[in-house]
Amino acid sequence: MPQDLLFDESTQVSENHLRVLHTADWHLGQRLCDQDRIAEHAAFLDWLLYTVQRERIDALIHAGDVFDSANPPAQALQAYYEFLARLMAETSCRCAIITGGNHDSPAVLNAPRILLAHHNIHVVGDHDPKREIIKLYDKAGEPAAVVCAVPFLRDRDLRHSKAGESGPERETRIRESIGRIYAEAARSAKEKRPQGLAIIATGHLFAAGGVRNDSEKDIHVIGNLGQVGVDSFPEEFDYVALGHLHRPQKVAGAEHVRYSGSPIRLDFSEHEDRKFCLLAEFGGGKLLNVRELEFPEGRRLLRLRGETDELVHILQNLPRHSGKFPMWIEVRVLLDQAAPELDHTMREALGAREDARILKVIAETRYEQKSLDEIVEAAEKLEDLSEEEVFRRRCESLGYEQEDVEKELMPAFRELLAEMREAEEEA
Ligand SMILES: [Mn+2]
Repeated sequence: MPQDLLFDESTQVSENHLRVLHTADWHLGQRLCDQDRIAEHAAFLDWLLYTVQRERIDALIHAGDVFDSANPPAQALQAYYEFLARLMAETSCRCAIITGGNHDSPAVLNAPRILLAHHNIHVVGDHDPKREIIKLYDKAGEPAAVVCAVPFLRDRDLRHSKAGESGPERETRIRESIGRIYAEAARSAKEKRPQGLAIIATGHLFAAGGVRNDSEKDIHVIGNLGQVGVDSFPEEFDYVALGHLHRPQKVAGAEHVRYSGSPIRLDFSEHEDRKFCLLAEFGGGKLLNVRELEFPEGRRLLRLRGETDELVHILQNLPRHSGKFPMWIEVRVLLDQAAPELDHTMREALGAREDARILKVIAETRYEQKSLDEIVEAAEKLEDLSEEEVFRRRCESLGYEQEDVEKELMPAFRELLAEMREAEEEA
């Protein structure tokens, strides 16, 4: 990309329209099978700067999960700050709104909040109604929209649980609490807006009707948030910019309630997904249209599943891949019996190639395995078993060596268990 970005003269933009770029789920600092994604994220951020300029974007909204972890590596932080600096200095964008996701540490996002505010970058790391209402201006400098920048809502933001609450009661309480937070946000937005401004909201949650990928499963462990419906969002919202689901999608078919999806394929479950940012255009206080801006340069992920012979044949004859990044492959082998040399067999079939690489070989065994239900059934009651015992028996049924379980898996399991307990106590 050229250092000096130029306006694309073919993009005709009305002075009193507001062009908002909606993105989410960058997961900077993420690794897949221990491979870093730094170069891919750099390619995306370059493309994004170029796109913001080409499309004459006025404001950028990030709907959460800027970083993959609460302690992002220094390279990820650097990529983030360099992007923000260039966004404000080199493009048409005059305002950025960054909201926290379930992967983000509110403290990490909020730390430079005051500094970034001087550059018209608004950071909302955690739920704080006082900071969540932000005004956006059109190219002529006139107010054009009000944003309710609601981040990922943590347990402490929601109504407290009652003792002895059942599963469904809990779901209802969470849904109602979320609905109330959005209703309050809509109310303050209306109070603050002069006549005829569009209202935009953000959210990092799982809205009903969405389709999940593997890499989003952790929300129930970390955040304990259930699903909300489209009706949780007040009808005053002209657009709801969502994050959390990595596949771009409208929620229950609503044109104005959308997930932008993640810009790079974070996990093999996303191997077939196309990757986008969204451009929402507003005029006269209304949403005019939403366009998908595809990021075309992301790494291709390939998931193969089949019998051993079949997979060997496919890998031996895999066509050359000409993308910017070598293709990464996950191989899932269906097995009727244990096959010790599987990894080697698959890698040998592919051979040494610059354009493609096997990252993961998974054996899907069809021989007898006990399900969790069968394990529990064998015990008198689930309550009679400790979490560790359930885990141990499950590992056993999957054919893991006892020594590996105790040495490798159990310590990790205990750690996760401790984290979950801590999170529950915090709530
Ligand atoms: Mn995410």
